[in-house]
Amino acid sequence: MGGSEAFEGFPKALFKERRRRVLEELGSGAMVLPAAPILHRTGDSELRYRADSELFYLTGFTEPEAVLVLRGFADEDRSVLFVRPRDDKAERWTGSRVGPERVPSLYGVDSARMFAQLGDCLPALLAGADRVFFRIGRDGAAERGVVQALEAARTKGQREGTGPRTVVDPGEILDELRLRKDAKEIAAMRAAASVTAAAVREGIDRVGPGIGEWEVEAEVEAGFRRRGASGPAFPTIVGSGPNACTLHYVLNSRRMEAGDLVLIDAGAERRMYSGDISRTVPVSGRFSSEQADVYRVVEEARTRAVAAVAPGVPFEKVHRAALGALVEGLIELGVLAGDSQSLIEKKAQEPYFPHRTSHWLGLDTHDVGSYAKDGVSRSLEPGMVLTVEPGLYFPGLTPGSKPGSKKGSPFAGIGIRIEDDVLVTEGGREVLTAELPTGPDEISALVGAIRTPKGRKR
Ligand SMILES: [Mn+2]
Repeated sequence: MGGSEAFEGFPKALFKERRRRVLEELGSGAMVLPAAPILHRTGDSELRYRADSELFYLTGFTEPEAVLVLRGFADEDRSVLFVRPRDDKAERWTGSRVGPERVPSLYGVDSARMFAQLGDCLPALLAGADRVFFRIGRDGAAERGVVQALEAARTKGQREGTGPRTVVDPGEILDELRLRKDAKEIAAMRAAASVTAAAVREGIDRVGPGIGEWEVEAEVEAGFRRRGASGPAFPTIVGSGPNACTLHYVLNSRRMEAGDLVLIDAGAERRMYSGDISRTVPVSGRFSSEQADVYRVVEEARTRAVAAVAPGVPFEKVHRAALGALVEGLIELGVLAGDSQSLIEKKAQEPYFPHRTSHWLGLDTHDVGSYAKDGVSRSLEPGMVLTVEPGLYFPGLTPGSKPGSKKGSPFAGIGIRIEDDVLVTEGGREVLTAELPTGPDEISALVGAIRTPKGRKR
């Protein structure tokens, strides 16, 4: 971490500028942002700590037990960060702490205080605000302080005419800011996308008959870590055969069989930002004709949806582009019959395409920001990043039976999703994950493509 950087790749000045914008929007209000809680996997075994996205966005600070207080109404201490004290003994167990003494110079906030003093200080810090931006129900310590400030305002404020009377979700201000990525964020997202693409490529190389889904998962996640990512941004999905039709299948406990498809959906978290890629490949390196037919439909939907991404285009239009291609394809495949517009109106595709085409991507994998306002889809703007991930799923294959068997649909057991990460640019779009191909021939050529360390091709 450099002297002017609050976090790798993110200068202190950038966070200060973000806080300045928030303070401006706060006007006579205040904002209270607690750090994410320390979570346990079992008993007292802690999960690796992941900082809160909002607190990170405004500070670059990544330690637990911290609270940022922003005071738009105040002349001094407009930004106050509560942090844990230095503690040699504790630091020997859980690692170094910045400590309140160094926080103002390293993070550019006006002042820092001890986390343990939060309860005593918070009501006074909020006393001059007319409203508090705070998320209820997440952090007990901060919430007690906010509630005290509200109670004080109700009693004293009656005579003095001051104090907060309203609580507002911080997302009201922060979501819109986070939705439009700046140059540093775009750089981090390019890195996350690139790490994800390279690691999923290695995962696809591992695919083969008899190989466990877990081995592909291990390869993908090793690829993340080898490239400096902090790990998976969400549980890696490796779903082969019928598992490809379970949208959030994460057990990854089945051995792949020749003739199966395997759907990989994974994302690296690199410098706090998330990648998110899905690819579906034939386990033995060649699509069957039914698999190829379905694959071409999904790939056409992906192509059309990506092509629809441009500034000024309603978010919904990207979904519509994918939907049109999927429904036309389902008609051609003989799965649906009728005219595509009326089929879409009847949601006839839902048994095969139960999810949406896109979500925002950023610090959160399913990033913040509204998709519509008052029922009207929002327009895309340069700097927004969204996934494009159409899919088709034909569940209902009974264990042991094969896709294409006489029973039921010839497509039974096929599940295909193809997902890219797309940045909206001035001129249209940039596919951040383009280095991993999507075409059926290119992607199936990657199955088992890299020689194993022993020099033996599987
Ligand atoms: Mn996704």
